[in-house]
Amino acid sequence: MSDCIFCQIASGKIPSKKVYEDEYLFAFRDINPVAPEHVLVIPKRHIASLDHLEEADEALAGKILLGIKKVANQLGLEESGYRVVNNIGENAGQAVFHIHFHLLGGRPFGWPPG
Ligand code: DGP
Repeated sequence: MSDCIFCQIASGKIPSKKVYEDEYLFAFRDINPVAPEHVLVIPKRHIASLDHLEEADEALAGKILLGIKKVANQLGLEESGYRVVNNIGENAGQAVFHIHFHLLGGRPFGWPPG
């Protein structure tokens, strides 16, 4: 989608601090980090939110999960642990409507989340 900021980041039209890229995924540092490590993992293809995933996206959904793990390992977070957050819609505070998974690490996280 040409007016989607994350589509433009994934295609390189808007610069970002890239952490990982493959045929299907792009990962980059959040512009407003809330943890020492705060990376957004997105599919290159535009999907508005998790709620817009379809049965046909099953393989991509798996690639996203495995990609998150790959990025976490790349950042050396597997031993200390990390948190993955996906905001969906208004109550969750989703601000960018291109599905993205926050990969957070480098400090302890509380539960329940705010
Ligand atoms: P969410 O509330 O889950 O929709 O979070 C959106 C995140 O996207 C938020 O933490 C800030 C980040 N973000 C928004 N615009 C940009 C941008 O242009 N570049 C980068 N790197 N991150 C962005």
